[in-house]
Amino acid sequence: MNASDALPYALEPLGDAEAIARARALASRLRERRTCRWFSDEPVPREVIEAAIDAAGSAPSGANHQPWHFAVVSSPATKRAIREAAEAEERRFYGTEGDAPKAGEEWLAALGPLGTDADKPFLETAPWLIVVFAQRKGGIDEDGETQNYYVNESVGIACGMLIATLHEAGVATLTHTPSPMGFLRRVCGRPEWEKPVMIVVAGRPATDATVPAHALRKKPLTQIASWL
Ligand code: IYR
Repeated sequence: MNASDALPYALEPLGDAEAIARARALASRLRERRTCRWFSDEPVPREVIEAAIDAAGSAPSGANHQPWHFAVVSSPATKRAIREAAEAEERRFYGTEGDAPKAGEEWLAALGPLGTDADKPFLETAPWLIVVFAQRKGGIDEDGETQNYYVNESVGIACGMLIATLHEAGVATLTHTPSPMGFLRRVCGRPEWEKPVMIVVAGRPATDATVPAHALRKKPLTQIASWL
């Protein structure tokens, strides 16, 4: 049953060959995306970031409550504050503070092939840090009270669309998750009902950027899909 204020919806019919070609073309573009950990300080136009957030904001969400906020950081002072707080947490995580690492042995071993450590220079080098917040409450009017639904799922999809749009614009990204990341609420001045989810670091790759070989190991279609 349609809602009484329903509007018509249609999609341009493509024909099978065109549909397959377009799906393949986008899939192979997305296959070129890599998580980048080495950024240049080359500027990226604000309009690119705005368009990507516009795309993210069109994601499907629980009851269309759009339970996300994107705090976009470019000021050197705020980037530095984020780097300092994130590295302090990461030093505890990796155990470079003289204490036992907060991450267990198994987790540290899993990160081995990525070569990550507690140093996060990209938080100052990259031109943009997009700090993504999930709104546990607020509804479409952001009243801070109305219940939101499927918040993690909704924000996850929005982040995917954000990253895909940035990639299409030739902008490299890193989904960075300092742990814990409560400090981001304070630094970005967000309300207590919002939960920081990730920092999407965005910029051009450094000229000598590399990715770990491990990142190229993607599960094949035969493994990730079953057809019933
Ligand atoms: N937050 C840490 C650790 C880390 C955890 C996972 I799971 C990764 O895929 C990558 C890193 C860091 O940023 O180094």
